[in-house]
Amino acid sequence: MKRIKKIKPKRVVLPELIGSSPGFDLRGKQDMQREQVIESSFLYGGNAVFISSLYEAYLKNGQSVSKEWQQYFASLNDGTPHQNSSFLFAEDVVSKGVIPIFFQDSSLDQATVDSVRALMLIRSYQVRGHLIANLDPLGLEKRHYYPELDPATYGFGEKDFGRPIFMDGMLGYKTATLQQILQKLQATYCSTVGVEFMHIQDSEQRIWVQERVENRQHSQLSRQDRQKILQDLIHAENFEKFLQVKYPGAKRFGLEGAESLIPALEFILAQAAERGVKEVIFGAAHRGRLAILANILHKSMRSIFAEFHGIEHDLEVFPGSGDVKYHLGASLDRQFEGHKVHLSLTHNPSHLEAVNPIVLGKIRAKQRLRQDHDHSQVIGILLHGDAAFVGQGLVVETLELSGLQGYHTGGTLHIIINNQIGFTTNPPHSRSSPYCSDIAKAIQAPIFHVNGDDPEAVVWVTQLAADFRRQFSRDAVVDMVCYRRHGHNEGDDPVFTQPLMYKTIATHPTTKEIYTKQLLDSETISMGEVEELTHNFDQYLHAEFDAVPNYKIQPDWLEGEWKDIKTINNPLETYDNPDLIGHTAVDIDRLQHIGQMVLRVPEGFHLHHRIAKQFESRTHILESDKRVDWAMAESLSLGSLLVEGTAVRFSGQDSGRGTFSQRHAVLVDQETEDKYVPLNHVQADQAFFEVIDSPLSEASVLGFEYGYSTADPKSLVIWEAQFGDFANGAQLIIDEFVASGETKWLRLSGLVMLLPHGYEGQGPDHTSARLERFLQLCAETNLEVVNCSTPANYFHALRRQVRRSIRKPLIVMTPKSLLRNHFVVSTLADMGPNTGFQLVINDDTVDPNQIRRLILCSGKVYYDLYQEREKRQLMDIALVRVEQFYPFPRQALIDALAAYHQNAEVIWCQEEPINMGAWTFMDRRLESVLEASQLRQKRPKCIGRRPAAAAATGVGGRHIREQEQLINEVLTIP
Ligand SMILES: Cc1ncc(C[n+]2csc(CCOP(=O)(O)OP(=O)(O)O)c2C)c(N)n1
Repeated sequence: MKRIKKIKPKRVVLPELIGSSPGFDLRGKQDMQREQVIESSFLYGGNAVFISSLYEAYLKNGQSVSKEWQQYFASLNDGTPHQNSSFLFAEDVVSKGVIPIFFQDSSLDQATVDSVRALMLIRSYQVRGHLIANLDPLGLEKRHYYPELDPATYGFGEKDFGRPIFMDGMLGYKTATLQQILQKLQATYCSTVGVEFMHIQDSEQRIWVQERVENRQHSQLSRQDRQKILQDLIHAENFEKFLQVKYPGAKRFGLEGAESLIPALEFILAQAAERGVKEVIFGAAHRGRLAILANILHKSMRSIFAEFHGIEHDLEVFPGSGDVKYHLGASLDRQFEGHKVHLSLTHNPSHLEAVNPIVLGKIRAKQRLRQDHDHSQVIGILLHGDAAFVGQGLVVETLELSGLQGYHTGGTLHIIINNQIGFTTNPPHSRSSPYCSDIAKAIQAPIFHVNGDDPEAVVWVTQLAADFRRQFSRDAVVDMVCYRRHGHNEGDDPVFTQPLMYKTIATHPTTKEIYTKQLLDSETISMGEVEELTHNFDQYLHAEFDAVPNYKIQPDWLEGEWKDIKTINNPLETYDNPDLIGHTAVDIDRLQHIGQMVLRVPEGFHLHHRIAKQFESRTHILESDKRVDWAMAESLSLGSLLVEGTAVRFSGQDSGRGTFSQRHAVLVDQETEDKYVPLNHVQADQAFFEVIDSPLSEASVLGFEYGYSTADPKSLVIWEAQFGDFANGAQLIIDEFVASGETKWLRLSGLVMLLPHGYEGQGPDHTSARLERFLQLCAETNLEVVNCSTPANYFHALRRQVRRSIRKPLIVMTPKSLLRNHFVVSTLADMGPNTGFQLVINDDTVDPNQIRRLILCSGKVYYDLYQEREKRQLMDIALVRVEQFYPFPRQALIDALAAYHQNAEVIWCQEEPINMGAWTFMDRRLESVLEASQLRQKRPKCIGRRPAAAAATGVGGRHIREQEQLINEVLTIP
């Protein structure tokens, strides 16, 4: 039996921290590889801090550094440690306002001093050159003086400009004058591109970026490339203008001011296609979305125009709510020089950045379906606004997924359309950091700032960022600094709030105009060719526009993996529909086999003694009593799916072990920390089980799993909240995607959300999964909400998700204390042949004719009532469990109540305060059940906790009192 090998952390060698290999003889390194020189030469700017600390150590104790260093430091003066001398990093130099004594040390020859000073200057430009780069097309950015970028700071004067300095290959020079060095630095680090990469810890990645930036080849763009860039700009600008003329004032969140995005995307897609990428998944906000749909995805112009005309889709085919045009996605195939690439833009709500984790989840699923193990076939591109990127916490939560084993997609390319404004808010009010992209430094992503009015630079850095992603499987960010030509939307006047900015914009030529002039001046294109490109596109726009009256909007129907899946969204649907019920029973022998396998560990595995005991007890009750507890039922449910060929992906905080130490889906060898996942060892040809301890984020992880489930209907995808109430951190994902994705966009999902719920004295939090909120979201058969009271019903609920022809998100209130309650067991027979999910569990322990009080309840409170009723030996109270709230099991309840005495009093009992829980949802529905029944009482009553602002009390004694009162009230017939 194979075990999962523990991955030992790799020891990383950081050359800059190896004091014993200073390699400080600059002139002795000519024959070394350039990388080695950069890495090992102590003069490499990155070593300045290190040298400084080494020197401090040397000053304290000369023997504490290696011999070579001792010799070197001694050579700086008269041979004894020089108390006043110090190697200072350029920024320290500036802040302390001193030129290092080192530079003035007369014992050093001029050439060495020059080299060191030049290298410190270079280092400063590498780190901070972007601060004076020409990034703002409007030129409104205030210019600051940065002393660390001034050669004078390093002791260079005018007289030094022409003197040759030994460079040993830095910036591509062997020797260069200060003037040449400065020119190169400014062209490299302060042009229309500013690069931030020195924060990256990994030296290979850092050097990779540095080399490419320092060796930028402008000439790589051919005449044809440049013409293509212009053509894309014409398409981008003229498309928006056409919409403005035809639909003046209609909201479209135009791309104007950021048109360079279109050639940038075109070039990376062409490059990706050539390199074997099969699928690109985009996530984008409102800004420029239509331009992307039209010019990048090649969604037909006539369909976009039809949406502007307000033409409805065929409600017979898709009766959903639909969504506004700038939220819609699309998915189409495109050919790039004979390479087919599937492009899709993910539907998203107005909530900025919410789509990010969904895109990543989709990518992960598609990579798995394609067996794209090296993440080279399916890639993701996320487009952001500057204010949203820095403002929405979900961005950081999603960025943090990028390097995690369970969520890795090989890196995402981020492009920020940085129009320097968020609606009416200026950057100083939207962020505390200098750049809107700064948060991406947390994941060590390189950041390429670029002036949007230089389309060639935008194309170049976007390709570079895409290359970085491909090379290192990591995220990269392009911050395209541009502007917004009009108001926030087309009906909005920006002059109220940004009069000066918009004065500048009014006279600022468009990117297309600037680039056209550039190409005409350089004779890369003729005026005739420009006119032809413009004319052809305009003709095409007009022809598409004329075709609108005959155009029928087709919903984006279920295709690919979804081909065999049906939709059900008829609110009147009754629950006897086989498409909803599915086939969930499993043979007893198979269950027994799965049970044995999940309770076994390989020989020699050192299982923790308490888990061993738990497994022994489970084995015993499985084999002798043929019974299972909750966790075991879950294992059997998942195990049965796995052996039937359905993969299972399960993620949540501490889900491997289970928050309540109940699951133990990942076992840890107590001596080696090797991991063993029993569910992956049920049988040889089973499907893959993945259980992932997620990062401590709800929104990004739930979003990711939802996204995954929308791309892979054949796997069971489960997200688990640590406690149900924490799901409110993902409310946005629940409202905008889980609950309404189907009706807005026809995007189905079979995602399961497990939400621990129950009143057990743990306080206002850790108690309620806010059932009421999920129930309020229920309509048009959009969700299924259950609160199962038996392990067997939970078993069937999970299997039902993927053993029927529809897909619906399933919300499960899951137990906590019930996990260890010995009443909460099911038999194998409850999961065996001829069984299925029970919508309602009737009380078969009572004589229905004797019943004076009929209690309807759900979940844990049933057991509290049951145990107390048994204790009091009450024969006239029946306990009927509602196992599924939605779709509401009306007929099942009518059937369940049919046998009871007509005078029975009907009460809905819940643990929650009556302003929470299921009461408001059940109230009128139960009334309708009672009206259809033989019972005299036609209005149900409710017994629950009194209305409350917090979900539960935090005072232990009060909880016990409240719970006793509740049970007492329910079981006391006046
Ligand atoms: C989560 C969220 N909060 C508020 C809004 C309202 N809103 C729409 S666009 C916008 C400004 C976004 O600015 P930015 O991210 O810079 O993108 P831009 O519109 O400038 O392209 C705001 C506040 C929203 N859509 N989503």
